[in-house]
Amino acid sequence: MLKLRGFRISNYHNKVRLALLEKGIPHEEDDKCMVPLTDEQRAASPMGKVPWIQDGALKLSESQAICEYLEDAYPDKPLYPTDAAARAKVRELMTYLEMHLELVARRLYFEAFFGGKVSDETKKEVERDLAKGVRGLKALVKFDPYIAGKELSYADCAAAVHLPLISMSSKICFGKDALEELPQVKPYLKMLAERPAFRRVGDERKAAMEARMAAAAKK
Ligand SMILES: N[C@@H](CCC(=O)N[C@@H](CS)C(=O)NCC(=O)O)C(=O)O
Repeated sequence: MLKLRGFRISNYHNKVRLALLEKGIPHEEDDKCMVPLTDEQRAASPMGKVPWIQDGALKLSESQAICEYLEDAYPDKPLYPTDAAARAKVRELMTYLEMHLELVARRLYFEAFFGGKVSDETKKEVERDLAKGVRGLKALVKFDPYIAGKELSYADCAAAVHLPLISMSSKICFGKDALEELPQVKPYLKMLAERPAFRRVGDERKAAMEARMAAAAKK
């Protein structure tokens, strides 16, 4: 059976988990991985990041490569539209969400979520780049009712896990939500949370975060 390895406070782990649950792919989850990964784990995920999967002889890292594999190997319940142009638009949207927003906001996480300090220079760069990313995202999103249009897609699995972190980290570091120009985000996330898979992954992420914070407080 396919195995997903990682931990539940990871947005990229949860993106893949949402895809597995929405597609109804039987799998086992090992959510107890820790970074830094062991040498054996690095053989499967050479950048030392979560998540990765094992499926038979296949070991595969990088959440987007994993999603593409899931779609090819388990086509029964698709999470891409059938039309080539529409599929490309979903991929474009995911690239904006991750490359132009999540990876930019990620530079704030140390201060926003882990009690560290980020330099003013970094914050200035992040604020500028996030504004650019949001402008780009605004031009692509549909919310009709899903982020890429009428059908649930991988872009929703990505948006559901990344958008809350972008909002929270910008609010904490800048006193202003970088996504405030996208008022559709809140009702959209609420609508997604009504789906059993999204609710479950969201609840289990929260529980994992609380357990992580309780363990840190004991140290
Ligand atoms: N591009 C990767 C990003 C994965 C990623 O950044 N994972 C984080 C957790 S959210 C991680 O493993 N960080 C540990 C590290 O970089 O050492 C993907 O899409 O899977």
